[in-house]
Amino acid sequence: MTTRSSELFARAQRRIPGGVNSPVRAFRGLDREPFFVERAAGAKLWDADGNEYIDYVGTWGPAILGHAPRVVVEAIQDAATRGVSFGTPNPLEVEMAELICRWVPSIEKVRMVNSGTEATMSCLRLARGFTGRDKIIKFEGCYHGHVDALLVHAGSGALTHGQPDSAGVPADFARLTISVPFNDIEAVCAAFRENRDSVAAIIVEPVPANAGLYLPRENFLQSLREECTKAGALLIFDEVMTGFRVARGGAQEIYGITPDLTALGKVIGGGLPVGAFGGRAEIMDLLSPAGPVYQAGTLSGNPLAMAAGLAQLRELERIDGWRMLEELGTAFEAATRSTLRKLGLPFTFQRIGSMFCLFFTGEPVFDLATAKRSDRAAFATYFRACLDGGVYFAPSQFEAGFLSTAHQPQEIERTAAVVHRALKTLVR
Ligand code: KE4
Repeated sequence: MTTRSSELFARAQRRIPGGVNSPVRAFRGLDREPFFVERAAGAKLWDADGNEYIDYVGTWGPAILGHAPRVVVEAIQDAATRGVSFGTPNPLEVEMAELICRWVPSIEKVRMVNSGTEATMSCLRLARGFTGRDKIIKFEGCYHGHVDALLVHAGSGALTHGQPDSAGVPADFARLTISVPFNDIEAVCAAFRENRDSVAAIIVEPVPANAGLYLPRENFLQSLREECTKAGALLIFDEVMTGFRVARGGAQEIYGITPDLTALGKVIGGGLPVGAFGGRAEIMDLLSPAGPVYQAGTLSGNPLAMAAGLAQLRELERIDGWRMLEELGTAFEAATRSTLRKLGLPFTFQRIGSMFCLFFTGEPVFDLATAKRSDRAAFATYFRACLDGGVYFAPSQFEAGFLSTAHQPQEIERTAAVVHRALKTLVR
């Protein structure tokens, strides 16, 4: 039986590369075609054939209050009645900037952009402008958007589809990017020694979640801070995913680290296209028109996106969403670990707050190399079985899962039953 999603996918592939506007949506390597979503509300998605799913992707992070939260929808509707884009400063941009600086003390000044990629790309240019240096240190498996300079040993879709070093990126660009294993401070020190006085910045996902999810070792982030300070390089935290999700002040609040620049995205747009980057005023003031580093955007600070983002962030604070997400995450982890124990499966489950990942390996996972030990065929079997049970997890082993404040305990219980049946198919 040809489903409407299949018909839509056939049409999409004729006019959109790979049939998708972002590679990870293509379900490649999963022996399943992507479904097309027509409606989403709360923790649920409904596809074009009316199938319902409990959603643990949350549009890759933005849907922290669940889909179409009333406060966000009403804020967008209300803002739209006053115009959808001005191309001039607007009051909501000022409110957003003040809120971000209040919640993230390391950010003294901030500029809005339209995606996480723009945020990290702008951080790189600003770091190079501020230090007068060209080289960048990143970590294998970390993904910072599709910036030429950062598509080196990249994670997420680049890793899923075997293009961690994308075609089309000139070797000269990649040569300025030094990639080292995450959690390996010796490799970082060696990179600084071998590139003395020429490293502009380290950019890092403080909690990498684009090769599955793994956590920084004790003092690793503090050591990055110290090594950057010693070397005169900037420390850039890419908190596009962790920002405002793992804590009100992001991962930097949890780990007590003060980066020089922070890239933000996802949650701050309430689902609309928003990114942001910010940091110390002395660095940010190098940005045009105040300074010589050029950066711009037609839709930056768009009033609808600002209204959606402000509504989402204020609601998150009003309901203390971070406490709710920790409680939900704890329950979800307990159910998953109980199932793994009952079935005698040694798989590795890792979580921080409402972000999680189940690796199909019994080994500890703390960097890209250990993440790649995961059995991707087993993951694909598990993914399909969960989908058939009405539970939608991220369509790649090299992604993270997300809970929202809209997930109810009964949905967590129903998910646990589906996960149990799916994992049971893997018991040999
Ligand atoms: P965007 O340009 O996709 O808005 O953000 C890029 C980005 C930057 N930094 C981090 C830490 C990110 O996780 C991302 C994007 N995340 C992926 C999911 N792993 C987006 C999903 C997709 O590519 O469709």
